[in-house]
Amino acid sequence: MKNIKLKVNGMHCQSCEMLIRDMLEGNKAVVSASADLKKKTVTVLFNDNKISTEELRKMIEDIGYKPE
Ligand SMILES: [Cu+2]
Repeated sequence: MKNIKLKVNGMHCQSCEMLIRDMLEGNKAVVSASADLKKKTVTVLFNDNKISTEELRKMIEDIGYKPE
């Protein structure tokens, strides 16, 4: 299990937070996810045997946000 906090640019409102959270939590390797618009962070607890940090970043990018 691994817990990461990514800096993510491009979130504008609460829907953005929910979109990112729901998208990540829709992946079976993700235990929990949360996004914070004000801090520009996305926190993810995930099974690192099944998915990598790089893949998570890519998933966030694929829906239009910009992980640093
Ligand atoms: Cu938004």
